[in-house]
Amino acid sequence: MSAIANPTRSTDGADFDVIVIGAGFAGLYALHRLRQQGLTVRVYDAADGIGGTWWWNRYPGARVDFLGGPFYCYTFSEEIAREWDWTETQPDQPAILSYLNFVADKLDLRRDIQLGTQVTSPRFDRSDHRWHVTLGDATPASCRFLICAAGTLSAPFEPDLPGLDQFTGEYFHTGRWPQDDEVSFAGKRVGVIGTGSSAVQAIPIIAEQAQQLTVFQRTPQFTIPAANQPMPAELLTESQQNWTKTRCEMLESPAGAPLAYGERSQRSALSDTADRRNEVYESLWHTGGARIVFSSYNDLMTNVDANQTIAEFIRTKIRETVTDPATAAKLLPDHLFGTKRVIPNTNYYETFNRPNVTLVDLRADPIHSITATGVQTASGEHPLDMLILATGYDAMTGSLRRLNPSFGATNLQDKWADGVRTYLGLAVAGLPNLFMVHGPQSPSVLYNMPLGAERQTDWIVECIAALDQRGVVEIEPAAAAEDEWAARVSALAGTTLYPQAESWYMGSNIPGKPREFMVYLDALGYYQTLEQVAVAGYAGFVLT
Ligand code: N01
Repeated sequence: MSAIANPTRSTDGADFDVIVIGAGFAGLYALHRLRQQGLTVRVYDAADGIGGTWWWNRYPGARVDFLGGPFYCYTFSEEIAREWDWTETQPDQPAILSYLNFVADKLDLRRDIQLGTQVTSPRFDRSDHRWHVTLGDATPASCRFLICAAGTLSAPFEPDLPGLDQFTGEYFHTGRWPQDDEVSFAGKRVGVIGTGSSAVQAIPIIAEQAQQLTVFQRTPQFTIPAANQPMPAELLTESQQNWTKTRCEMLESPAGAPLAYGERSQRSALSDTADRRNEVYESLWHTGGARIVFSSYNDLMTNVDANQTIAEFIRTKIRETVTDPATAAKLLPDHLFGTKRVIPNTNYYETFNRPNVTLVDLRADPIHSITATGVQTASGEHPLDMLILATGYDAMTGSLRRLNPSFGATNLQDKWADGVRTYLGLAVAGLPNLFMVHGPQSPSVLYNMPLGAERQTDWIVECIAALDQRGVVEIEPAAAAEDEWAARVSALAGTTLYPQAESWYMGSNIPGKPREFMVYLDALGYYQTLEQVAVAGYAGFVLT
């Protein structure tokens, strides 16, 4: 369907039909689709290269950690799928960045991407029905539709640690790893604060090179074997040669990645004897990845007693792996399994058996301050040459709040001050003609993200085409539709154990952020709903 020319459309200068913020998986695909639609598009990204999260996250060990197989990629083009040979089941950051650059060249995307450009102060003007933005060099630009594809985990969180600015050694955040310089750990005393997914990937590699590694842990995590391996040739060939079938299986899978998660179990963990359960967990433990979560039992995330069975299984694994009982005890998680993101690892627990690795339990020995030369905890100073913060992100809403789009008296920061309000995780009442990809209250981080980006973007592009055909100049959700959506998100979350944890899914890693679950948990139902909304003429939206 090609777009019908809109009276406000301009192809001159910095006035576009659509501005897309972010040149990661979502932004690149949006550019491709919108251009196919005959629209003028400009993608802006603050980074100096394309790739989004895969541009910034270059810390040692960064790789896709969940999806085994050739599934963390675009699905829309059989040609691209056939031309790109993944070499590992969990590709590393350089491989993913190379892939995105390959796609950008193949689709000739670069001519409509402006890098090194921060977009600020987007504001909608009803007089011309356009979004007006300011670019990094103070140049204005405008568009009819603003698509925010700035990422769910792209606003790094640096905790307010007293004295942090006094540290004189090398200092890095995993989410802003240096682009050009190779960081060397050799002969250095390195400290890592945080033990989330980024730290769990980085710690084993840093430990191999550093003179001494000190890990500052606040919350022990559940981590499971990643079991990354060379991509099996038959799996790659089979998927490439039958890409339509592969894609269909991905679309039908609840998580968007069929093989990675295996067959979903239909049985309760409590229906088996303890011995039988351990056999089930043991076999899936060695398979690696997320299968132990999805293919073992169906109530691990809904029933506390079922959850405790896998939690105890993993705690036993930790005790068996970590040779020093005192260190093992510090590593035992005590929250409900899976309520903080489960972390696939490669040699994480084994790393604590190395003589050059020390684990500091911040619950028992909290940080007092960062000094010029190290980290001062209650028990004393830990001298460091390098300090790495692996303290995560203001997830889901951070990049959008920092962007803070506004229209009249409405702006996103104020609107979300007491909690997120969206319709479908795609749009916000009071901010017309704005769409989010992987917005809060969409399946986002609990679905295969490249595939989710494609599906949401397809919906947005088709919506814009339909509006243009009907001569509609503004679209925004009705407030009642937002309230109903928030209730659906919360009701789904309430059927699970997720809300019981302090996690970034809940916003509780950021001081002062409202505590609420921000992911729509039923991805298959979600995409059906999107279709129904479109078929019903964009039900729940107000069209002008
Ligand atoms: O961040 P996190 P991350 N003092 O928020 C600790 C994705 N990802 O960058 O748990 C001391 O998980 C904090 O402690 P606690 C993935 O979705 C994907 O590791 O809050 N510690 C925690 O240990 C992931 O979930 C890949 O008590 C402090 C850590 O810092 C998400 O990104 C790879 C602290 C933060 O962990 C975020 O992961 C990597 C303080 N003041 C990441 N403040 C893939 O492979 C925070 N912490 C796809």
